[in-house]
Amino acid sequence: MASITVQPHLVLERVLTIEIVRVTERAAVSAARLRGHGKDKASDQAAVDAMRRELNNLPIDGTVVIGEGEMDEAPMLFIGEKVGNKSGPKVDIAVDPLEGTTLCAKNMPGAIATLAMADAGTLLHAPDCYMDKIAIGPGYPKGTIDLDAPADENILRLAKAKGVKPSEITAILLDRPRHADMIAAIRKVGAAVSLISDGDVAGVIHCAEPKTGIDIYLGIGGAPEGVLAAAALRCIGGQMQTRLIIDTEELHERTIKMGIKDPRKKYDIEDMVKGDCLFAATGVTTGAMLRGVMFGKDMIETETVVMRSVTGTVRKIVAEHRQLEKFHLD
Ligand code: VTB
Repeated sequence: MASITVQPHLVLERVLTIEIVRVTERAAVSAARLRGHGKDKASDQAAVDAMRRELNNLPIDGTVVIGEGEMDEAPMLFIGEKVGNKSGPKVDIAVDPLEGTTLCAKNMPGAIATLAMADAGTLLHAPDCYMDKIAIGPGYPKGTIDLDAPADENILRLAKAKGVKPSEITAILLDRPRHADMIAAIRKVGAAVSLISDGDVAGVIHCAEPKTGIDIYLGIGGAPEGVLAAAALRCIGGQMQTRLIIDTEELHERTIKMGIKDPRKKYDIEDMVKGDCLFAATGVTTGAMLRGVMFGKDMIETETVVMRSVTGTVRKIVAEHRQLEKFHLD
């Protein structure tokens, strides 16, 4: 009988795909207990505690490169924190234990618990600052969009590449005063604008999910969220360009210290996620991408999306959790 040779690191990586689902599930459940309580900080902390505890059970030698802040602020899951039980591969980890803390606090759609994992040294070590971003889904010729072109031009280029009128294009942006001119320019060429109050990791991913009706993400959001979104697009395809917004001397110094030689660099997905990666997100509140955590009488249900760039496989995992004591550790 022919034997099948499976490389050990690939087996490990496939196993990790399921393991990281447990991590985002636990974070999501912990945050979801505080949905609608108006407590941004408490729900974030609950997600962080759960995510950290679960990460430390994983067979990895991990370093948090996108986390809850920098070490001197002493949060948990700080940038540079080591996680995992050290029995596995050296990996970089990007986390946002509760992406959309305000969404969770107000019980509004679209809060998620999310993380990405990749070989050590392959994820962009971005500071916790703003980032200019543009993204579209898969299937378009390279160069269809350009971060440095005006928003209306990007809409026209995308409409042409999609073979539709600009009025059939929908752009998604964070609802912020800083985007007023961009929104006006997009509407002027006839395209629709979909505004979100928070949660731009999902906003970028929506461009690659036809069911959402979103074609393009534009505007300024958080840099950590940008790297997480890039990891997801690395798995499912699409184009994304970004640039850090370094607007103070202090931030400039911090960026250089973090190993970024050219803070003005325009990044493609491959610059932010240099190799293969895993991405997972579990819904905290129900949104366009995922259902939120459901608390039943003797069961908790979660919905998670997990992606693997090696194969481009995307799994949606609906889990029914019955060992509820595992979710009552805080
Ligand atoms: C986004 C969004 C986050 O921060 O990155 C945004 O995805 C950017 O910062 O959910 P501002 O809120 O300052 O515009 C969040 O909204 C989290 O605060």
